[in-house]
Amino acid sequence: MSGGVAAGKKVTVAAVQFACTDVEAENVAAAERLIREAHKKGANIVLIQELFEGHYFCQAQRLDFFQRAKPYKGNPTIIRLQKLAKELEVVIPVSFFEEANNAHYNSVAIIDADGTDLGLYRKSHIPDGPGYQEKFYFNPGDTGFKAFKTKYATVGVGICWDQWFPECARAMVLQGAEILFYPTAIGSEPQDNNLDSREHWKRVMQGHAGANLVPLVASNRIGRETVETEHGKSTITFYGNSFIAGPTGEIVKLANDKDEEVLVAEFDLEEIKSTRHGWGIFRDRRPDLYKVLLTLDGEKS
Ligand code: PUT
Repeated sequence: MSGGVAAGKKVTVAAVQFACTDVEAENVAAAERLIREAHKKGANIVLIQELFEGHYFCQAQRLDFFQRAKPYKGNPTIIRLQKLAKELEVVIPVSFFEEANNAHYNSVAIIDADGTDLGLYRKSHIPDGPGYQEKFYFNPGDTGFKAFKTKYATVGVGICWDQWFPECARAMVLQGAEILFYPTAIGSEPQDNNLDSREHWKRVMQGHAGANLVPLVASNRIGRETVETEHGKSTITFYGNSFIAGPTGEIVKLANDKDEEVLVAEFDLEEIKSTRHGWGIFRDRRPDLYKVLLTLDGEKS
């Protein structure tokens, strides 16, 4: 490699984490307070955790929880955060439970720094299993993986379980995403007290950052939440550990598993782009050999 590395497109990203109550107004107020704090620390793009308006209701399969879903257009939380984005000139991906006629999605609206709503991404990979029974509520997202051009950077946003799939990260970066964001809700596993996925969770996403040579921001809630289910009570302790990784997968900022936190890191996207091009992974890809990725069972047709 020869020649200088370009520099000059500095962007500051933030991840916030907090414990949710089950009162929507309290959680939206907490999100606003932490976004303001992130802005004071210089953030241009602020990530809030997944489904932050309430407790993580997917611990239970309850019909009454469908009432928490709201249509995308006219959603009061999105409108409030659009006003905040405009006031502070920050970009805010807003995670919410979306009702679309008879369909329901785990969605995120990308709000640009002038308050414009740039569009929607609907979570593609929907988990199921003890404590995380999302298939009961959410249709698999139909938007496909996207990259959104914001004032400060082109961003890709995957939602929680999407973070375990390298295809999702790659698809977003292929479309021009310069930074990846993952709002999340993950913690203990009600069926197995000895299972703690936090290190695995971080390493997988660090891999996406390193494999695509882009910074990556993950926000996860903290707190112990007990939900009344159809079989009695279920409890998850969410492990926080929100983090910001740099373009070789290195963790540059990391929160703990108990405290409300605002993490901030600055990146030079021009410099990173230059390094990405120099390293050659997007030159040397072989999409002609990847058709097997379009199958479920590995059989080539
Ligand atoms: N948010 C989904 C996590 C699933 C962990 N088993």
